[in-house]
Amino acid sequence: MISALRSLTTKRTFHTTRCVASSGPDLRSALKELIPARKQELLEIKKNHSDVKVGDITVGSVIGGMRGNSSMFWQSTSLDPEEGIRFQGKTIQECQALLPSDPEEHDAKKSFLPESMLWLLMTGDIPSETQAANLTRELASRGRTIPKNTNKLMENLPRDMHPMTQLAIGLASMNQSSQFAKRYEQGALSKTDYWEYTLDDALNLIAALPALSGKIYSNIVNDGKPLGEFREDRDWSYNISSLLGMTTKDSCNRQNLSEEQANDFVNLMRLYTGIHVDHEGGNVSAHTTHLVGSALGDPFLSYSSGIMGLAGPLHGLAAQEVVRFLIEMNSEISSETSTDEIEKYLWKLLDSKRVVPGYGHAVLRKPDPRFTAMLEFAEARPQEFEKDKNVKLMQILSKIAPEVLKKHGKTKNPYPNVDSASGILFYHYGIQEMLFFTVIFGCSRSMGPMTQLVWDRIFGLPIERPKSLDMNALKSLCHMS
Ligand code: CMX
Repeated sequence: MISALRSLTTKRTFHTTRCVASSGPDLRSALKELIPARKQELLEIKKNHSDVKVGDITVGSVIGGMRGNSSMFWQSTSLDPEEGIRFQGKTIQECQALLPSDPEEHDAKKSFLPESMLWLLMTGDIPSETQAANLTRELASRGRTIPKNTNKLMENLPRDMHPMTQLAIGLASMNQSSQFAKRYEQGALSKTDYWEYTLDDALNLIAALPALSGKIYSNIVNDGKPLGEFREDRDWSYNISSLLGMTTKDSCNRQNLSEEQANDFVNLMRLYTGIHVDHEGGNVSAHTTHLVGSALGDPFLSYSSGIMGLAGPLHGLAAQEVVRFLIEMNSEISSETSTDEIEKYLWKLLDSKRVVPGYGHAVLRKPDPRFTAMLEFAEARPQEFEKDKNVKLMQILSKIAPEVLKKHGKTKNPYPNVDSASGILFYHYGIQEMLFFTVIFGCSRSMGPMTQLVWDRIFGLPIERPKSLDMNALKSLCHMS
């Protein structure tokens, strides 16, 4: 397998439609090439355009979760209300066409490597195959072992502790190994070097996630005993999958998957973790990581905080709510194709003042292209999914629920978001511990906020400190006595 990995660096030329701008073979040297020009750009904006007005902040925005208030700088992704997420300006479809996948993978339906996406986020460039392979290898080498104390701590956590609590604890505990925190404490760090140690920590954090998530899953389902082996010669998503016991080689193959199913599962993992990396800066997990990091918290403490934000049911936890919702609905309707019964079920839910999980979005106003990508994964494998009642219901619901929500008239976006489809696909292959889904989300989401934290330190962005208004200030602005 080592030779197979070595071939990652040499085989095939990757087809790209643009030149690769940064030629450094590894992420650090690629970043070093890019930093001077990017810093100069921001410096120029700061020096010459700091008083350019971005927009007006209304009272509605102040008491309405800061909606429509453009007040964050976020480097690598932006969310268009109509088109959805763009990664360094590229749509999901473009990323699917351009980003390198595992050259050893011959399945026509293969997904790109999340490691390629990480390179794109960090540098703004499509990596060459060699660059993607080098990053894949670097993460695998960094992730082979997690710090001893973290390991011990994870082994001793109560088996029934919420998986997201376990993940937040595991990540926070890794701050003991933070290069950034250590150097800062020693007073040995100059501001211009902050980013290098932050990058080290960020890569160690991302690299540790297969082992951490595997540990958490084994705590839940296998009394803490390992379900698979970490392979230094395999990619990040493969290692997540094998440590969850979901590959035919290198794991206990808990669900007795066929070769094809296991391969599909790894590709599902690559797809899911490749497109959940970031959703611009204002969402709870990204914003929290950035905010905590702005006080110069190290990447482990910063992202542990982001993970706690991701654990909210209106954010990352929605995936688990959707699965519960689909299973419950299926148990109450006579058939997953019964349109009338589905509509009635939805109205009952809305009339009881509950939300339809997996629908709506704070920014998006069209179906989430991440949802479309997950749906296409299922549609490309009709034989695998044709008998799955829950997947069928998910597909049918995506046509019925928007119409019901439009009639209901409250939701600004009646369309499915990504959580509508993701959990139920993992459930299909046998990851059925619903509380665990958000841990997989947390593995993926590390990549965007960690990229931003590195660039925050490159740019030397200040501590975040918005002004708040009390009730008297609001009343006075509104000319109320
Ligand atoms: N079902 C029923 N009502 C909904 C709804 C839904 N799926 N989505 C929004 N609404 C309601 C809101 O509760 C709100 O009602 P009130 O005025 O009574 O408070 C009204 O519609 C307006 O809300 P909105 O402006 O459209 O949506 P918000 O920006 O306030 O909230 C979100 C966005 C995602 C929290 C909301 O749509 C929701 O709760 N969806 C269900 C949970 C979910 O799927 N979350 C995953 C989000 C994906 C992600 O994190 O990226």
